[in-house]
Amino acid sequence: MNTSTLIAPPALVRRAEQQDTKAIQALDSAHFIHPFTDHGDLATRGSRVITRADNIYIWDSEGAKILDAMSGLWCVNAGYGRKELADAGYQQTMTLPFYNTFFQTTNVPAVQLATKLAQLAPQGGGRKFEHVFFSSSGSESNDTNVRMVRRYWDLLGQPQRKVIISRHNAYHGSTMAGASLGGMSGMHAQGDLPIPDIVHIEQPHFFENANPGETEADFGLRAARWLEEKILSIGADKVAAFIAEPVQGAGGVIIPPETYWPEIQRIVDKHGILLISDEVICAFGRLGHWFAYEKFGYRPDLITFAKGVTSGYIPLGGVMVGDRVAKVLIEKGGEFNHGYTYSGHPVACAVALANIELMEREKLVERVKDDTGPYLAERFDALEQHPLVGAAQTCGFVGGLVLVKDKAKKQMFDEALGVGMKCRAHCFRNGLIMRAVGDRMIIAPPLVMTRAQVDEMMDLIHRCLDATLEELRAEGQLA
Ligand code: PXG
Repeated sequence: MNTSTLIAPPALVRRAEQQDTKAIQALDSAHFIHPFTDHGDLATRGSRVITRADNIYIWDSEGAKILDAMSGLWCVNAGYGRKELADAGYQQTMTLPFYNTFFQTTNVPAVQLATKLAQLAPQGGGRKFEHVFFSSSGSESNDTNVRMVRRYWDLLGQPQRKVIISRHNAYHGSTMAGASLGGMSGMHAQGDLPIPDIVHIEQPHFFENANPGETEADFGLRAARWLEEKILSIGADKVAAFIAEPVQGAGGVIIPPETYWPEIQRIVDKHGILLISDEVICAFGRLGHWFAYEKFGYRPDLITFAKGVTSGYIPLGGVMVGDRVAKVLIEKGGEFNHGYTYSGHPVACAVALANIELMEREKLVERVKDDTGPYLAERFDALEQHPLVGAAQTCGFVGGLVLVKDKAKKQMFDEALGVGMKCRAHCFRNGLIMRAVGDRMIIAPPLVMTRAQVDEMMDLIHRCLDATLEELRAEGQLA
C-alpha cells in the first residue's frame, strides 16, 4: 500500500477523494480508535471517509454528495464552509494562539465571549447569567457542573447534599461524570458506572411511557412527578441538583409534553435543589432561541453548552453560571480548585464570537423560530401519513419519528430486526445523513437550511422510508 500521500502535509491531501479509499480505511482501522465504534466490525466494513463539506452537504472519498441532516453531530449550526469562521480562527492564531487563563491572566476573546454570552442568556424569573466557565466540550462542562454543584452546597454548610438526579436515556457526555449523569444503559454497563450519588428517573417519553388513553398533558405532569417521588425517597436534604436536556437529543429527539417543564420547575423550587439545563444540543438556535430554557419557560441555575457555540468548527464548551451559584462561589468560595488548560482558549473563543456574529447577521435563530422551523414542522409532521411512521414531531430544528409495525396498535418492530439501521442504510444509499436511535429516525439540520432545502431533505426522507417499507414487505415483515 502506498501510504506516502496519506501522511503528506494537508495541502497535498486536499483532494482526498482522489485518493485510494481502501488505503485510508486500512490505516484508519490499523491506528485510529474511534468513539462508540465496534472495531471488529470497522475492520471488515471500513469507515466512510468524509473529505470535504459545504453549506449543508458533505462529500465522501468516493465523491458521493450527501445532505447532512445531522449538522455533523448536532453542531454545525452555521453550515459548512463559512469563511468568516476560518478567518477569525486564523487571525486569532496569528495574534495569540494560546495563553492560559489561570494565575490571574485573561485574554480578550474570552472576555468578549463571556460578555456576549451573558447578554444572550435571557434573564427571566429572577435568574441572571452574568458568569461563564469555559471548557472544551460538553462532557468536561458536565464534570464542571458536578464539581460546582458540590462546592456550592459545601459552601452553604450542606455537604450532605450530594445526589444529582438525572434521567434514563439522557446523554450528558462520556467522561466518568458525563457518562454517569447520562442514562445510557450501554455506557453504564462498562466500567462500573454510574459513580456514587448519581441516580436516574424515567424519561418523559410519551410514545413509549404513556398509559393507554392518557393525554399528553397528564403524562407530562406524571413524568415530572417522578422527580418529586425520587427526591422524597432520597430525602430532599441530600439532593443537590436535577440535570436534564430541554429536549433529549442522543436519546432519540424526545420532546417533553408542554406540562413537563413547568412542573419540574415547581418541584425543584419547592425542594430548593439546583436545576442544570444541559443545552449542548439545544442552545445556539437549535430550538429557535439562543438558549433553550427560554422556549420552555423554566429557570435553570446552570446551563451546559458546547457544539453550536462555535458551530463545531473548533472545540469549545462551558457552563453558564446563574447568579444563585456564582454569588456563593465568588463571595464565599475563595479559590475554586478546578480548571482546564484550554479554559477560555483564545482561538476557540474568537471563532465562537465570529459564529455568533454570523448567526445574528443572518438572523438564523429568528429564522428557525419563525420561518424555516415552522415550515419543517409542517412537512415533518406530515410524515405521520406514511405507513411506517407511528409518530413524527419537531421542535425548532430537531425532529424525530418512530418506525412502527402497526400504527393503530402502536406496535413496534422486534428489536432484533434492526429496522432503524435498515432505514439508515437506505439513507446512506440515497445521499442523506439521518441518525437511527433504535427504531427512531432523527434529524438536526444546519440552521442555514432554506425552505427549498427542507423540501429537498423531505423528498429524500420519503424516498428512504419508502425503500425501507419495500424491504420490509419483501422480507415478509409487513402485510
Ligand atoms: N450533553 C449533551 C446533551 C450532549 O448531546 C454532551 C453533553 C457531551 O458533549 P461532548 O462535547 O463531550 O461530546 C452531548 C454530546 C449522538 C451523540 O449519538 C451525541 C453527542 C455526542 C456524541 C454522539 O447523538 N452529544
